[in-house]
Amino acid sequence: MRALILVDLQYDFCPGGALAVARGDETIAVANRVMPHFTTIVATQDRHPANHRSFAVNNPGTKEGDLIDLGGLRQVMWPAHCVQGTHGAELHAGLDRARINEIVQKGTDPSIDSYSGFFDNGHQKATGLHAWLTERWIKQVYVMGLATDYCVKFTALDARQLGFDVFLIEDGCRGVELKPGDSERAIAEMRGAGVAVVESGAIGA
Ligand code: VGL
Ligand code: ZN
Repeated sequence: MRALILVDLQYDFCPGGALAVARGDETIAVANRVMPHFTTIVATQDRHPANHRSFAVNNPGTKEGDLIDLGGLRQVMWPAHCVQGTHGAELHAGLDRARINEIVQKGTDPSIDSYSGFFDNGHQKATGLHAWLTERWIKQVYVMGLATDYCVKFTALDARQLGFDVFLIEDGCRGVELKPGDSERAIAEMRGAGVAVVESGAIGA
C-alpha cells in the first residue's frame, strides 16, 4: 500500500507569504495532478504558536538567517511564519482538499522546531504520522511539497529511517535556498539515503 505525503502546502511558503519560497505556488497544481493516483493522502501543516523559538523576533539579538543553539540543536532563525490562527498557516485553498484524508500538524511546541512530518527536530516526540501510516499498511510513501531543503528533506529522511520505501516527487518541490544549491544538496542527501527521485508525470495508478 502506498501513501502521498503533501508537505506544508501553506500560504506562508508561497509567493507573498512570510517565508516565501520562489515559485512555491507551482507545487499546488502538481499536488492536484498526482492526488487522483492515491487513495491515502496526508498533508502536513507547519503550525507554530506566536512565541515559537524558531522565529528571530523571539530571540533578541538575532536576525533572520542566523544560526543559534536551541536546546542543544542548531536552529535557523526564521521570520515569523505559519502562526496558528493566521491566513499564512492555512493550507493553500487551490489544493483539492477533499482528497486529503489526514492533516498532521507540527511545530506546535514553542521550544523546538519540527521540520519532519514524523518527529520534532530532536526526535523526541512523534506527531502520530508513523502510527497512522502503519495502521493502514503503508509501505511506500511519495513525498512532495515545501520546502525541498527543510521540511521535505527531513520528512523523506525520517520515512527512510522508519523503513518506508520513499519516492520524492521532484517537480512537486521547491526550496528555500538560504544558500544557492541547498535544494540540489538536499536531493543528493535524500538519494544517498535511498530515496528514489521521480517526476509527477511518471506516477501511474
Ligand atoms: C519549513 C522552515 C521553517 C518548511 C518550515 O516547511 O520547509 N522551513 N519551517
Ligand atoms: Zn516552521
